[in-house]
Amino acid sequence: MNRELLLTQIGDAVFKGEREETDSLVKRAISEGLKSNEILDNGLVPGIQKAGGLFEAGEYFLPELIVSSETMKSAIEILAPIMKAEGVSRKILGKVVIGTVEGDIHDIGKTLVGTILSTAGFEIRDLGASVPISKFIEEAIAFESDFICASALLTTTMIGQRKIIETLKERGLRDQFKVLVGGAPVSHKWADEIGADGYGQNAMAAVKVAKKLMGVV
Ligand code: B12
Repeated sequence: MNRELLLTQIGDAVFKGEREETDSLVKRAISEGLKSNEILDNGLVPGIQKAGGLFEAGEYFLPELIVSSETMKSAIEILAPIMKAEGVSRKILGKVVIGTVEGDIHDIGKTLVGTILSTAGFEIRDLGASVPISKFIEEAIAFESDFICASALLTTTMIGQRKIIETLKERGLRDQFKVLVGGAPVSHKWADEIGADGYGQNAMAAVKVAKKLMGVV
């Protein structure tokens, strides 16, 4: 099948929340030789963005959005091992604990960032969504992590990113971990304001900044 058409169909299937159809189209795209990042960026992401756009415009309702996002997550599960296999670098560049901050259940972007970082050669401990501040820190200590990556998708939960940094300072641990922040409402300005070590607008940017902070070019 024509690549463009296949990617459009993948986007439409995510948008409509057709999980089985999406999974089977993604498998088909893989078997037809499409790269995982192509399937992600030009198929799945436009689909969830379309659903999100209509949600923002009040034309799409929460249950529909949930079905679209569950559909996207299922497809990412199919892609994740392939993304890892396609990764060029196998050397461990650094260790990362990643999660979405407390009170925030959005986990698609965070999972994607974790997957792409892992593809790039970082070792990941994914703590999931709605992660308490103390858990970020305890897990980072136990994992001997280089990074604490905190995602926030709500303006009301961004404050959790600041709290992670404040708590690290209070416990005398600030120098032990590099803190990266991201999520749709997060910006460079916010990252600077709270004293984070880095910000990534998307998963690829997260890799760039993480590599830079590890001194890898
Ligand atoms: C899908 C979605 C949902 C799904 C989430 C499913 C899931 N398992 O994640 C569901 C339907 C459950 C949901 C629920 C809610 N949602 Co919602 N949701 C979205 C939506 C449409 C897309 C988010 C998404 O997955 N995008 C795709 C991913 C790939 O992008 P991303 O998350 O931005 O991640 C990328 C970057 O930000 C970055 N990144 C992300 N994290 C990190 C971390 C680091 C360290 C780095 C470096 C980079 C990085 O890299 C990622 C990959 O490129 C957004 C709209 C939007 N435009 O963002 C609204 C949105 C975030 N939701 C919103 C709201 C209000 C809610 C609810 C409160 C709704 C409600 N009334 O109940 C609840 C939240 C409840 C809670 N306590 O958390 C608002 C937030 C408004 C605000 N400014 O606070 C938004 C913006 C929609 C809107 N405009 O109204 N939502």
